[in-house]
Amino acid sequence: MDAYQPRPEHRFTFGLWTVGNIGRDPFGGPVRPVLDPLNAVRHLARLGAYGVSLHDDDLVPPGTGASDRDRIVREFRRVLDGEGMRVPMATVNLFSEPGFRDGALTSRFPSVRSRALVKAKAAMDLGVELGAEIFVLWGGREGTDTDAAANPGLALQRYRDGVNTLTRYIRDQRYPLKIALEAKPNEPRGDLFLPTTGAMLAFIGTLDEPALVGVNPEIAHEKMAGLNPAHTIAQALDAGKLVHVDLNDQRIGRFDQDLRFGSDDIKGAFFVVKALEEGGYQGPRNFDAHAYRTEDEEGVWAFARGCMRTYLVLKEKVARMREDPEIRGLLAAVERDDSPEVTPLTMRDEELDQLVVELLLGVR
Ligand code: GLT
Ligand code: MN
Ligand code: MN
Repeated sequence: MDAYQPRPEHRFTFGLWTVGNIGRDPFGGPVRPVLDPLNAVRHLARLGAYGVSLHDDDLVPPGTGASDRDRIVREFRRVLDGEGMRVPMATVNLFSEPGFRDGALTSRFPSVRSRALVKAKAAMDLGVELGAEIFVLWGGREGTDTDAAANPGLALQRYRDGVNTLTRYIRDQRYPLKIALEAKPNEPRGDLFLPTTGAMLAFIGTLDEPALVGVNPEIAHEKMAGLNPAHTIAQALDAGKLVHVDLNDQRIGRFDQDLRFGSDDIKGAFFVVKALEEGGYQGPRNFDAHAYRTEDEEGVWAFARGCMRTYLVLKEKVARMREDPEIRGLLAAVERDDSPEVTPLTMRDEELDQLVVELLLGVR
C-alpha cells in the first residue's frame, strides 16, 4: 500500500468552500461549476479525508426557509454518516453581505453588529448540530480602507463585545465549542484589525472567557504579513491556544493565493509540519486552499490529494530528521555545548541546514 495514502486517522479536513471554489477572481468570473456539498463529502471520503469544515452559507444558501434548511442539514448528515466523515469545524460568513462592507462585529451600526451576531449564532447552531467542536471566526471585513473616519480603538471594543456575546451564547447553550480566531493582515480590506495570530493571542487575554477562545493560524496569512508560520504555530501551542490550523501556501508579496499545501515553499511547509507533529497538536489538519483557476473538477481532486500527500511526505521527513544519525549528532553537539559565548562553530547551522535541504531533496 502507498505509504502516503491519507487515512481518516490523519485528521485531514477541507473547507467546503475550498474544493467548491469556482475559480472566480477580481478579474474574471467562475470557471468551474458549483460543486454539490454532498459530492464534495463523497469525493473527499474516497480520497482518505477525515472530514469537512463549512461556513453557514456553504451548505444552506442565504434566504433558505426553516423547513428547507432542516432538510438540507438532514441530507448532509446522512451522507456524512454514510461516508464516515466528520465536521470538526464550522465557521460563519461575515464578509459577503453588502451590509458587512464596513465591518460586521466591528461595524459602527448597531443593526449591522446585531445581524452579524444573529448570523454567527445560527452558524454555531448549525456547526454543533453537525458535531463541530471548533468555531472559526475570520473577520474579513473587520478593518479599514482609510483611517480617515475610522476609530480602531472603538472597533476593537466592539470586536471584544461581539466575541464576548458569542462565548456567553456558548455557555448558555452548553455547546461543546471553542472559538478559533483567524488573523489576516489585509485583503479584502486595506488593513484588517488584529492582523496576525500574535495580535489575536494578545486580544484573547482581554476577553471575558479566554478559556473558550483560541486561534486558527493560516499559513498564507502569516506569510502575507512576512512572518514565519512555524514560529506562529509554536507560539500558539506554547500558549495552549492552537485550536485549529489552516494549511495552504503563499508567495510572499503576492495577493492572497491560497495555494496547495507545500506547492511553493517546501522548506517552510516542512517546518510547519514539524512544529505541528512535534508540538503535540491534536486538532484537524484543515486545508484552506483551492485549485489553480486553470483546473476542472478532476484538477480539484488532484489538488486535494496533493495537499494531503505532501503533508504525509513531510511528516515522514520530520521522522527521518529525528532519526538521521548525522543530524542527531550535530544537534546533540549543539545541545551539549555550554560555552559562554555563541560562536559560529557551536551553532553548526550551515551543516545542519544543508543536511535538512538534502533530506528534503531526497538524497539522504
Ligand atoms: C475565507 C478566508 C479563509 C477563512 C475562511 C473561514 S473564509 O475563505 O479566506 O481564510 O479561513 O472564515
Ligand atoms: Mn483560512
Ligand atoms: Mn487565505
